[in-house]
Amino acid sequence: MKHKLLQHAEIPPLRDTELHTRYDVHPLWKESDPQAFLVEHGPAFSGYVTSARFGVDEATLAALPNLKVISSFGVGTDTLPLEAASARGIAVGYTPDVLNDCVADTAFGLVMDVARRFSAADRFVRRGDWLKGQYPLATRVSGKRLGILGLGRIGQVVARRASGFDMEVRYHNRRPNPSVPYAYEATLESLARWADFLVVVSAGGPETRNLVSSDVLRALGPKGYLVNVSRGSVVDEGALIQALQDGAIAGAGLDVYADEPRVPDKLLGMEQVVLLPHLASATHETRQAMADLVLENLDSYFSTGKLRTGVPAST
Ligand code: 8YV
Repeated sequence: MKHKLLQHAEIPPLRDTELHTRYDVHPLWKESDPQAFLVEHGPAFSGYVTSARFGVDEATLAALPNLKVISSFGVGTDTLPLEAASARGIAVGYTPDVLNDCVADTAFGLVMDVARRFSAADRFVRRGDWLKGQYPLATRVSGKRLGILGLGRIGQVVARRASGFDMEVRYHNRRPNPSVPYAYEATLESLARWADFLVVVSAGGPETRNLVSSDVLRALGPKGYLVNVSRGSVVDEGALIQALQDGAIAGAGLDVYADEPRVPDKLLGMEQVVLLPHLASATHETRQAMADLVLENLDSYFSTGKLRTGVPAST
């Protein structure tokens, strides 16, 4: 008999895997009253398929008394109920590493775009403004200083990209990492003071909430740029808007926001920001690799009792 899985939302590349042939998958998002469905059918499901974006809320978890495994599409764990799952012995899988390159590429794309103002220049050409005069000079990227908040798996790939641009790299983590060749700054403020570009790639969640504060932005300074490809919650968005309005920093490249998909109107009106719709991992290749890993985690769990890539605290 096939294991019964509940799938929270449509995750397109999962259709190109064997998920539906190997499992009996029920699409929760098609239910008009998901809570009522859970009350009636919750006990039937042993697996839950979701994404880093949608996660699993505690009420859903409580309605699934026979749940054994959660398989999440994404590396972020801030929307997953890790403590409650671990207390009930539910295994939680996620998709680290396969998205490192594309997220690092996006971080670098934002560094380039916000400094060289390519997106704004594209708008300039389309408006016909080139016929009226030259586009203003921008800021050089090569050879500059790149500060990384969160030198983890993705941060280290960003650092490698930076070396190709002859940039000097320093980082701030909770603790220094003795195995990396980059200088450690003991505080985020000192990293921001040193950096021309501050790139945020740390994990989201309560421990990193609003780490990028108005003090950090002031330390980055009027010639500094902020790039965020991690979670909107890591940056105090109100302080960021204020810093951009005051010219306290030069610009920002953002893929993530505090309340996605809502982007504050004030940011929409600013020419010195580049705004992306949380697309860092969104390439055919990477999203397929993530979907494959969601399936591999389920297969591995149901055949061996162990995930291929389990969230560390939960395994
Ligand atoms: C995706 C992400 O946007 O992996 C993450 O944590 O934020 C992204 O890769 C997300 O998983 C898609 O729902």
